[in-house]
Amino acid sequence: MKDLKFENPILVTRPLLPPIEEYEKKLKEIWNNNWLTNNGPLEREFQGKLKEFLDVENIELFVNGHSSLEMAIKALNLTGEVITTPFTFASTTQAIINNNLTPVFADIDPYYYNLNPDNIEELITDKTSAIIPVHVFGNPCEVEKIDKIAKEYDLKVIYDAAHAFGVKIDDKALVSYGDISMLSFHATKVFNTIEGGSLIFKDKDLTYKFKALKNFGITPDKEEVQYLGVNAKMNEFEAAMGLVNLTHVEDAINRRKLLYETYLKNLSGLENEGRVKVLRPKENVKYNYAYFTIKVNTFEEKNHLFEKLPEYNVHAKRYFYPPCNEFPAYDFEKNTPIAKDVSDTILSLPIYLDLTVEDVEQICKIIEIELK
Ligand code: T4K
Repeated sequence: MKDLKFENPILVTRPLLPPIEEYEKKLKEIWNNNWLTNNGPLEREFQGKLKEFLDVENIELFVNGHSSLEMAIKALNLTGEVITTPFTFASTTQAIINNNLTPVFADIDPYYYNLNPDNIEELITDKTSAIIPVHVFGNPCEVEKIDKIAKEYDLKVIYDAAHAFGVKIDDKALVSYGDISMLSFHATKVFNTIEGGSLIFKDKDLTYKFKALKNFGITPDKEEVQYLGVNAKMNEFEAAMGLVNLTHVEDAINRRKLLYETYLKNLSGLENEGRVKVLRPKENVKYNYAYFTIKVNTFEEKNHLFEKLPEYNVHAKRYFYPPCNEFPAYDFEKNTPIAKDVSDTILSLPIYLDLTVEDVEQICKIIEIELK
């Protein structure tokens, strides 16, 4: 064990940070502009560049992913119940509840851990107004099936695409599916603006509403308070980080791919023995390698690894444990057995730009020893 212990902590992720000189150059622009927030020039520049990069029609920027998800729900005037997944970060469920809506949890599929479209229809009632699925770990939901159900029952679809920056299906941006998709640009994401988020949406008219909602409900032209809004504007420091990081994110994704493949190769023995399960991207998908997860066979094995890894200075995270319908803060039905099983047995392992191939090989050796 001594030989395999890392000298410095290996965390589950580290932010994508550009060369400091590049960010400093942008900071000088902020000083020259004397403009820090409220629809500043860098925010506008970033919005244009991002739109091009993602190849989408309509996009608005926000201070963080969670606020943008709340604004997406608010803008569509949803009522009653929303069908969603329990296997996600607390944000998804809380965005629904904070909009005075009731989340109704549909169980997930056991392969990609996304909301299973086959479980949606039985949960639709006359109170249902929307479906809010999550592209968990950046793997696309079954968007065509979800779209079909939504059309048939006249429901809105908002994708929590917090993990899905740059992901494409058959060369089409994943975030262009649904009525609205939310991307998070938090420090821990594949692409970050320190904190930050955005909404990508089909109906161009929503632009006006989003601009108002993120600025206390004040409309951008008449300066009247027409909506109940919040303060969720992206500031110039975030936009500056976005502009610089956009020029590095492709390289960062390629690096993640290399690390992912190293994990895959070095865990193949355990995989063949049925001791761990590793997610593989779907064939028609350009993936972003946002997370590297392993699913083990039992809760005890997961806990053993989670507790033992820090002894080697490796810090995994339990994304996502427990499922959101088991949070002590709420009293929801706990009738999603697949989500419970996945949540009990999955761990996110370190994957980030500065991790070396040798580091990953070492982590895999540790896992092999600890699972024997
Ligand atoms: N929907 C979904 C499905 C999401 O996963 C999230 C966020 C959202 C919505 C909401 O989006 P945002 O409003 O956040 O934009 C982290 C992130 O804070 C959160 O953004 C993310 N999902 C979630 C999955 O992970 P924690 O509590 O695990 O973060 P923390 O502080 O433990 O950081 C993770 C690791 O990264 C640690 O080992 C430390 C390291 N780290 C972290 C930061 C912030 C660094 O090395 N440097 C850093 O600057 O939630």
